[in-house]
Amino acid sequence: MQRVDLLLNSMPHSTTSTLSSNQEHLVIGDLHGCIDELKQLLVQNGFIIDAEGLIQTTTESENRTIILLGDFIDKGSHEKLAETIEFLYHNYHYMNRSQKRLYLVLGNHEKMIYRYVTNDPRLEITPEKLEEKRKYYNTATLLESDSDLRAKFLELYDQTYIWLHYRHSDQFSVMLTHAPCPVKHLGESDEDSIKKMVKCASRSKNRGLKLDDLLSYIHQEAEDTQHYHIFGHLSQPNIRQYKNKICIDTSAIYGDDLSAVLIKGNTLSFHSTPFQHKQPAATQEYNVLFDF
Ligand SMILES: [Mn+2]
Repeated sequence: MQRVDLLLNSMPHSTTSTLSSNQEHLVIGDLHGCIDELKQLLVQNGFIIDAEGLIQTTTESENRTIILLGDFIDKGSHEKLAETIEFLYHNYHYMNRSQKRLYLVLGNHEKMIYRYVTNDPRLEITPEKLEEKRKYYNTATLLESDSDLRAKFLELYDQTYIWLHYRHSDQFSVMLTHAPCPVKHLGESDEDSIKKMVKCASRSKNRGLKLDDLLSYIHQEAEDTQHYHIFGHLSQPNIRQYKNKICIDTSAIYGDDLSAVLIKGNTLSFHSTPFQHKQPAATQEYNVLFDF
């Protein structure tokens, strides 16, 4: 993680992670290689994908940015994962040519793939870890066999944000991170806080425990205000909201929906598009958040 650590430490978060309240922001949940669904969701929200695969705006979207909330890789087919990285790479350069219009937030999958493809010496190589790599981090073998794609991924990785913040007024703001995390870590730049904004306690390592018990701080810290915390990471059957806490990972790669929230002035609106079955769906058992 040396590359990103250096970058993060030198990044003035308070200025670079601020989203303009004069723009609208389309925030999209965990993609996991659901590139066809991403294109559909963009079209549903006023963008056009041209013949070269570049994202064009219309009068509806000319003042709109696109924010991917982390985990754009892994779990999908190699073909769709490659298509996703190519699409994001080309559009990252295209959309951001004169002003920032496409943002990437760091997810735990990008972080883990970075460690695999840069041969992080702290990664253990045990049979269990190899099985985990095969099962959950299938982008690693793809990038290990394609140096051009690997270079594109690393370039995107270096551009990721740990958090982004939108402030409309004293009454309305939105904090964006990949994973839910305790409020005290939000927007902080110490190593522990950065880790927590990217990944929370693992469901797979705490099987049998209800998500609301495992991550009890989420509902305990929730408030009836319009200072929202929007996150993904916890694949859910639908958008889950409790007071000011909102999860928009609606399990696209598991065959459900790809979802987004549109931030416009002091409003939030939700948009979803169904899985198109252009690749096999992954399987999971739901562990539902805010299921009281
Ligand atoms: Mn995640």
